[in-house]
Amino acid sequence: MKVLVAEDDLTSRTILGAILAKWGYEVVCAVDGQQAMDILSQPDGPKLALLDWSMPVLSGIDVCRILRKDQANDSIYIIMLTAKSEKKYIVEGLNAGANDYIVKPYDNEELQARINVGKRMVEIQSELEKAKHSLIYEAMHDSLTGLYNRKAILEMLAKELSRVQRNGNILHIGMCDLDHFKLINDRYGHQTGDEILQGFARIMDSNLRDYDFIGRYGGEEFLIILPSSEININKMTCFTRLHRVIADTKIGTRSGDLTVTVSIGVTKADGKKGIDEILSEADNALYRAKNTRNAICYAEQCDAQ
Ligand code: GH3
Ligand code: MG
Ligand code: MG
Ligand code: MG
Repeated sequence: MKVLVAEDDLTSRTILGAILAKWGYEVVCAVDGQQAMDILSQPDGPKLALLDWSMPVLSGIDVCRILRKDQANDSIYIIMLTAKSEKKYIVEGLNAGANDYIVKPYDNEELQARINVGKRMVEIQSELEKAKHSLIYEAMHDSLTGLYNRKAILEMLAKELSRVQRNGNILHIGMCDLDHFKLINDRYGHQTGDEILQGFARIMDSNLRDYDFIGRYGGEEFLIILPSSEININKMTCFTRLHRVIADTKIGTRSGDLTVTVSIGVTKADGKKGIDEILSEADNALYRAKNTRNAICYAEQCDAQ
């Protein structure tokens, strides 16, 4: 684990650095408070810091205060290591956001024990962060296809709508429904059906751009959002291409290579439309596409096809 030693005195810095290295830490040194700030602000900077109090440019206590102003730095474990031994300084250091306070001259054994506490805290914090991220990921993604789930894709739609309200662009929204999907389940079994859904998601995902969105809206229904400043016709072509690529691509399953077709209802939206209105327009267009299946229909105001 990386540890920052911020200490202006060369001798103290060298001795402390050598001790920490002996204990197995990867030591990074700073000779003043500003350098300490710069190092700790790097994305992969140390999460454990030993700060001297009196240093040029910025003192250790200044570094502590500045770091604690930004919540992103909460996970940095700060130990003040200073000759200032009076109680008022200890209180000030801890109030400034230090996690621990050690008075110089320090006892090696005690220092090691306290640094180990810091290391444990940093490790626990990092595990918590990872767990939080995976919970957020799971809350937003469909476990079968890996696409956004219904809640997340609707949130994306809301976000994109407020963006087009600001920039005057438009969105194209496509509601997709696999054709005769029940037949696939009935004929090949539910697991093959699942593999088709996964294959469909893969094909769509790889045919969309980074700034497009697709989510699983329901069982075999998917919502696509194409943000754009381009003219309509390009977006229409985009849906035509997606529609074709699905029909033309074989999906490998345990029951062999299969193909599916999809029906798509497309509408467009500027910043004035609400989500309910958009979804109902796309749904109505999809309903018309289902008359023939394997088709795209456009809501009335989407004049190009
Ligand atoms: P249509 O062309 O009219 O859309 O016909 P359809 O058979 O696709 O539509 P219907 O609504 O009758 O059936 C949808 C089927 O999708 C029924 C349901 O069991 C299946 N389904 C929904 N979610 C899943 C899933 O996660 N896995 C599998 N294998 N099937 C699913
Ligand atoms: Mg000093
Ligand atoms: Mg359906
Ligand atoms: Mg269907």
